[in-house]
Amino acid sequence: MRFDILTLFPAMFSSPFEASILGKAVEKGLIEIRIVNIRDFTSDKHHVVDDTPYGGGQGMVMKVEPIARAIEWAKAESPSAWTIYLTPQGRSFNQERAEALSSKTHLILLCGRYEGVDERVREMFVDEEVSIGDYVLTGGELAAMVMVDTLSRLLPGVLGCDQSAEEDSFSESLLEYPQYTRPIDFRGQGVPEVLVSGNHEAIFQWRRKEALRRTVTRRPDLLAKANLSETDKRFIDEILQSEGTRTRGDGV
Ligand code: 4FV
Repeated sequence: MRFDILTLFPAMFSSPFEASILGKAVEKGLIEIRIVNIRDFTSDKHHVVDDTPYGGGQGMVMKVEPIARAIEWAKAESPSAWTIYLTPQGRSFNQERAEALSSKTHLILLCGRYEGVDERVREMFVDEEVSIGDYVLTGGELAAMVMVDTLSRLLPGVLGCDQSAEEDSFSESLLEYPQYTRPIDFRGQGVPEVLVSGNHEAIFQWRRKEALRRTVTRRPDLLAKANLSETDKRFIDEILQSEGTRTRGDGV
């Protein structure tokens, strides 16, 4: 999968993509990341990339021409590349959207700065607008990194065999169960007996219950999208009874 990241601050991307899993994925050729400096596509001697907003107002707006040339350069080899603009006005990024986008072969990620880009960039070049959350960053760069990380770990061969994206939080629209590892006792705090029992069915049942408990108490909104068995539903009722709240949120 190829990621072209269009930015005014290419240096921000040096370390995140060198270290750890993403760095290895690049080495193994599983992903290709091109950092494209939008300023390289200016045509004036001062390399101007932003200007004051028509109609007045605070801040600066990123100019359309350098961005247009940069996108056309990135799309030169693959016109079917999918162009995403990272912006708080975009659709909320989540695991479901990540799984869908991970089937793309070439993504162009446009990082905004200042008050954002000239509207004609959206109208003429952007296929999709994505927000990583309802807060305002200084730039779209960190959002682009989040997308590259989230999508890359879904690609075959990126996660080592000891890791699996299958059991991720949200992949089943449930939060993950608690995890424990050595030591068996830490300052008097032990580990749930069942986890060291060797009884895999009991361990599976415990983990399912804990994932449901965590989801019910922390993210009941996710339950609507989860495929719950009758056992799950009975267990959720038990939790809600014990929590002394009304029955499940999914109206069943
Ligand atoms: C953002 C977000 C974000 C807004 C103004 C860049 C900044 C500046 N991008 N999800 N939240 N972008 O805050 O994606 O142009």
